[in-house]
Parts: sequence; structure tokens; C-alpha cells
Amino acid sequence: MVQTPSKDSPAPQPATNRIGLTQADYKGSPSTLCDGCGHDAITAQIIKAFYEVGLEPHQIAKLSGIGCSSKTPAYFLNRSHGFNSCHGRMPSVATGANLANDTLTLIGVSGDGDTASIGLGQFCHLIRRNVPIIYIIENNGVYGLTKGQFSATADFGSKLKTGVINDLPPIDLCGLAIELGCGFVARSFAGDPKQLVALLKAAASFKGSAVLDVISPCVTFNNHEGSTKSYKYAKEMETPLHELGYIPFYEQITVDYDHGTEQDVELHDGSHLRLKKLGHDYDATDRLGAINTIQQANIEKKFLTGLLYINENKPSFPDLLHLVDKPLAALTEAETRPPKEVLEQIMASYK
Ligand SMILES: Cc1ncc(C[n+]2csc(CCOP(=O)(O)OP(=O)(O)O)c2C)c(N)n1
Ligand code: SF4
Ligand SMILES: [Mg+2]
Repeated sequence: MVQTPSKDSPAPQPATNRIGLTQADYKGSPSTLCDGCGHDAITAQIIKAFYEVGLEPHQIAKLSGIGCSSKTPAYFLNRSHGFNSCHGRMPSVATGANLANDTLTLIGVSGDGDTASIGLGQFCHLIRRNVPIIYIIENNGVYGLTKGQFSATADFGSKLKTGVINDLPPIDLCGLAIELGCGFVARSFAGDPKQLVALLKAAASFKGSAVLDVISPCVTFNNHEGSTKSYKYAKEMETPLHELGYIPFYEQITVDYDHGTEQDVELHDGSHLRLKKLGHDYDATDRLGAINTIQQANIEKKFLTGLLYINENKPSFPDLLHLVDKPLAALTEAETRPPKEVLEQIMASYK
């Protein structure tokens, strides 16, 4: 017989993470996007990943540009800081935010239009500087917000609902990011929650620009036959390079992995990312190998997902600038003023 809880028994408490917060504490406002939009699936995985890693929401800043994708920071982490910037200009705001307070974890959400079209220059300079940020491109191959025109990531020969064929080659943002020296480059799919959560957690532990290009179907304008950014196409064509496992720094790391079939990468905060090979002999630390693999996949029209490239040794923007430990935004006026002797030394050096 099923026991019904008595009126007086306490209601079951929701599960909490290592800092005592529930998953609901990482949510935002209800989404206003179309039902089934890939962007909402990514939002759900961002909430899960941040909850599981156990970051303090007030230590996070959400940044975005303009587009359906750029609206999504409103739908997660409503206790965090946020700045919805101009179209394609999120990287400048992120760079400023990082300089003002480099203790914040930055998460930037952009679209393929926002990043690969109007914001391409900004994206390049953010990567070149290695500004620490989890940079997510919610890639649907179209400008969803302005009713579905091709973006610069649309594949050559892919078709709009209206029958228009794309006659321009796509920009591969992962290939470009590696070329520009990015130390964390991954590709995933909104319909692959397990892989996406592991990548998001690893990106949150990485000290530098972490680029995640996530294929995120636009159900209203780009989910038909002839589209290469539809759920059907991505599900049928997805070829994961490896199976990803993330072990946070606060969990005991077991060392019983098979070196022949797994690659283990230690991240900046002591967390580990374990890459279990899936038939491919892929080394995610080999930069030229990664560029080659991406180009080959594009020729063969393969949709490769996983961690394409990682380099833990590149100095981040704040390291390069030798910033003081205290966030610049918290320095008092007196602390920003060099002492008289130092000013005199500087003046003397110009003589
Ligand atoms: C300076 C400027 N130019 C053009 C626009 C019009 N506009 C708004 S969103 C957008 C493209 C959005 O596409 P994407 O970044 O791929 O986001 P999605 O809606 O597909 O998620 C454009 C061109 C704008 N808002 N501002
Ligand atoms: S128009 Fe496309 S990208 Fe925008 S919310 Fe709808 S399905 Fe998503
Ligand atoms: Mg788009």
C-alpha cells in the first residue's frame, strides 16, 4: 500500500550543491523564445553546469550582444551581474568587465550573426588578448531575430525555407579561434546535453578565452530539409571525437585510467577533463592536428563535436598586464595614485 505523507510531515527538501544552493537558484526569467528553440536547450545546460560546479551566482557576470541567442542570459542566473550590449560588441564590454574585476567569472552568449558577421573583429581581438570568458556561440546559421537571413556560418549550398541557396563559404569559428591562439576550443550540439554540460564545466575552470561553438537549431527559420543546422541533420551527422568526463577540483581524482584510450587534462583550478577516445586517435593538445581535423571534417561535411583544442599554458589577459590582486574596481583613489618617488622615476626615465 502506498503511504501518503501526513499533513504534518515536512515537505521534501530540494537537493543542494556544495555551497548549499538549489538548481532553482541558478535559473532566470521564463524564456520568451519559440518553443523548441535550440537556445533554450543550451540555457538548461548552463543552469545545470553552474549548479553542479557550485559557483557563487554573485561572482558571475553574464554578457551578450543582440539576437535571440543574446536574449538568453535573462533566462539563467538571475542572481548574477548582467550586461546586454550592442550587436557584436559584447567582447569589448567583456574586456572592460574583466579589467575592472578579474575575480568575476564571465559568461558571454552570442549568435553566429553577432559573432561571425557584425562582431567578427571584436571576437578576434578578445581571443588574441585571451580575455578569460566562457564564450558561447549559439550557432543556427541564420539571423533568427530578424527573421532568418543566412549568417556567415551558413554552409555553402544550404537552403533557406524560401528556397534561396547560400552561395558563400562559411566561416568556421572554431578553426578561426585556434588560428588566433585560443587555448580552449570546442564544438557541441544543443541536443547533446551530456557533452555540453561537461564542456561548460571545463570552460568554467579554464583561465583564458574558452570558445564553445554550439549548433543550436532555429525551429522557426532553419529546421527544414536542406538546412545543415537542423535537429535532424545534426542528430544524424554528429560524430563525437571523444566521450568527455569532468572531475571538479573538490572531488577525489582516480588515477586508474587507461593512458592508451584516454587523455587526461588538468585545468587551471585543479579540475580534470577526461577525454575517452571513441575510435579516433585524436590529441586535443595538438594545435596543427586540430586545424587539420577541422578542415578535413569541413571537406567531408562531417559534424565533429568535442574538445577540439586545449592549451593550458597561454597567459591570460590579466596575467599579461600584471594586474594587482585587488580588483581595479575596488581600489581606492589613493591606491591608484603612484607615490611621488615613482612618478619622479618615470619622469626621469623620459629624459
Ligand atoms: C547595429 C545593428 N545592426 C543590425 C541589427 C539587426 N539585428 C538584430 S539581431 C541580428 C542578427 C542576429 O543573429 P544571431 O546573432 O545569429 O542571433 P539569433 O537571433 O540567430 O540567435 C541583426 C542583424 C541590430 N540590432 N543592430
Ligand atoms: S526565431 Fe529561431 S532563434 Fe529565434 S527564438 Fe525562434 S526558433 Fe529560436
Ligand atoms: Mg543565429
